[in-house]
Amino acid sequence: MSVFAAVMTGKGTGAISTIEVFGDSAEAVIKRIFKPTGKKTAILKPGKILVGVINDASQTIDQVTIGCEGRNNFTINCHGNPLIVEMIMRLLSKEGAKLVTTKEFLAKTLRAEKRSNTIGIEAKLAQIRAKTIEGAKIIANQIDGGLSKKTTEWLQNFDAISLDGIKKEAEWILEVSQTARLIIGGCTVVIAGPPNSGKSTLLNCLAGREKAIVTEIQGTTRDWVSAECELGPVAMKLIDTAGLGQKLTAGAKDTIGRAAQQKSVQMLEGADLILFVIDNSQAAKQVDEKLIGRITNKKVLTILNKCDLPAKFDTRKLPAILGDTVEISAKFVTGIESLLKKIQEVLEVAGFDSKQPVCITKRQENLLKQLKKAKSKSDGASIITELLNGRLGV
Ligand SMILES: Nc1nc2c(ncn2[C@@H]2O[C@H](COP(=O)(O)OP(=O)(O)OP(=O)(O)O)[C@@H](O)[C@H]2O)c(=O)[nH]1
Ligand SMILES: [Mg+2]
Repeated sequence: MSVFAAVMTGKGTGAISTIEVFGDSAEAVIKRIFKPTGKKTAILKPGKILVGVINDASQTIDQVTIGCEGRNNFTINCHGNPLIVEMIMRLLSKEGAKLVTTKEFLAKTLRAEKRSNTIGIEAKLAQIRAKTIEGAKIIANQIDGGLSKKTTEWLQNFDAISLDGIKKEAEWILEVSQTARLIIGGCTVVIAGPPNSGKSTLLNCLAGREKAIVTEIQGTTRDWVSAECELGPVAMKLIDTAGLGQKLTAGAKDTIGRAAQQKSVQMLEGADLILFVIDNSQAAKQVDEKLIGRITNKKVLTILNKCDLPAKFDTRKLPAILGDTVEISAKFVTGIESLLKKIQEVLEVAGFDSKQPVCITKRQENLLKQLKKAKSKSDGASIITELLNGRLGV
């Protein structure tokens, strides 16, 4: 005899909170604490919604609705005051329910009802993480389609497909999952470049508001400034950094300036995309050689800013890694459409097929990496079985 209860709605105050109760004695627990309006006892038939009150002995805690989701599964929809939620959870615990997290609860109910394989359960648990609608679609498509369907197909047709074929597909899935990760979780775009090139002006322009201070004085930005914006299917966290001097950190004369530049270099490490802003109206070199070593393996787009002024910068001097350029004037908001298009191209997020198989958890990623290196077909089969039905790990 076991009963589990979990709060399914987010923390904090809301209009309504939902608590789910599941287990073979869930009905008995609900009957003990719930009194339906106008009736002596509750008849909890699957599919029914009942109105009434939750009582702790003679004390009423809240007026609620009870949703009868299944024979052993009920939802208590109470008012969204965290204190009410806490009182109901305490009462459930007193009545013998084990209080668990949302993740544990979903894992238990979905497993018990055999409604999903492990990939499907992981997708259901991950749905809350999506930053954009496109991201939510990618995750939802993995429940019955996507990776769930692909692994089922591999197992069903195992004798007919070669191990090499499966390995190639696993490699492809891992590759497209990088893009899926950006669409689901959002991406960090770091705006970097020499002082006074217009980085903060660009941040403000992309954010649509005056987030960062802009002046004609070099070294205006010290602490990094961030702003969120959505671009097509992807949510971007834009980070404006302090200007990088000719000799990177060693070149900064003052202590604060040096610390600010060190922070800028650190920020580059966490970037999914670097927008390297150059002042196109200046002939100076503007790119520190030391920087190049730090941004290999990174996606970089070079922005030639201040294109409203006569061009003096020689783009032939740009190192290959900074070669892909876009001309804009952040101050006069020209070239921004092309820049946004180019960002989507570089991130490879435009036109992403949300139905394709992708991995959305570390467990799935590790198993696909193992599959890519599988030495025999039997190894491959056990990895795929683990992927589809192994222990949960989000
Ligand atoms: N003409 C012109 N001026 C610009 C443009 N973008 C920025 N500026 C000017 O250039 C100066 C520096 O702009 P910021 O945005 O503060 O430059 P920054 O790269 O953030 O500078 P630091 O924080 O000091 O590294 C300001 O006077 C801006 O008005 C542009 O597209 N055209
Ligand atoms: Mg600035």
